[in-house]
Amino acid sequence: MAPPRADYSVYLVTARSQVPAGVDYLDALRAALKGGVTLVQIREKDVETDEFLDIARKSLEVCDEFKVPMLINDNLSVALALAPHVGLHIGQSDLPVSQARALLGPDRLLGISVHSVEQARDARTSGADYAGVGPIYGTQSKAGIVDDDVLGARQAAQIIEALDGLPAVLIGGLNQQTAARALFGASSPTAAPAGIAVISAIMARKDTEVAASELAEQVAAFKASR
Ligand code: 3NM
Repeated sequence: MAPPRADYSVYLVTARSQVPAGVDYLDALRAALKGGVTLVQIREKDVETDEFLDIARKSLEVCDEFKVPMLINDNLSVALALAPHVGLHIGQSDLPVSQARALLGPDRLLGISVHSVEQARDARTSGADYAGVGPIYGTQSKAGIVDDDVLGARQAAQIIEALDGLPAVLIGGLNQQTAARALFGASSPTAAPAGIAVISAIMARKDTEVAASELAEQVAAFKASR
């Protein structure tokens, strides 16, 4: 078995801390999936492993209802403790992708964050199924991002070229106002993003279903134009 063929169009990265007061996290996740989210990554930076595992288990039940693949951010043991269709997303400072692939086996979806052309060249043959490319624009959702880190769409296009066919998901500062500009700007005649990943544009909204469907429409329009 190979990793599930994923649809990267609207990739939701979770952050319970951004869910508005009075909104239940799992309800928000369910609504986002109803609205058209195609892939989910569970990213919780300030919780112990036990709590992370509990959140991930409950989230997986919801993702499974919609038959949408789910990945775990940065925690191999949590991914391995869950069902064999749960994937893993890692950053540049986590364990090497080749090692992650060896430990995960061939069947789980594996993603890597890349921030430069050099990292994209390494990612190509690393065993990753896709790369997250960012930050495209400024964002408050990830600690430690400074103005100099911001790639902009044109630099993202060069990174996507260097990925040489490995699916690329844009991330960082993408929302209903910026997504189309980023998708078109990060495209070249020979390469284009496979989708967008967002935290706040969905998680921080009360109407997560509408938020997700607005993004899904924009990605669909972009794909139809190629
Ligand atoms: N990774 P928002 S930017 C989790 O550049 C994450 O690798 C990034 O949140 C990267 O959609 C980012 O709210 C935060 O901007 C994305």
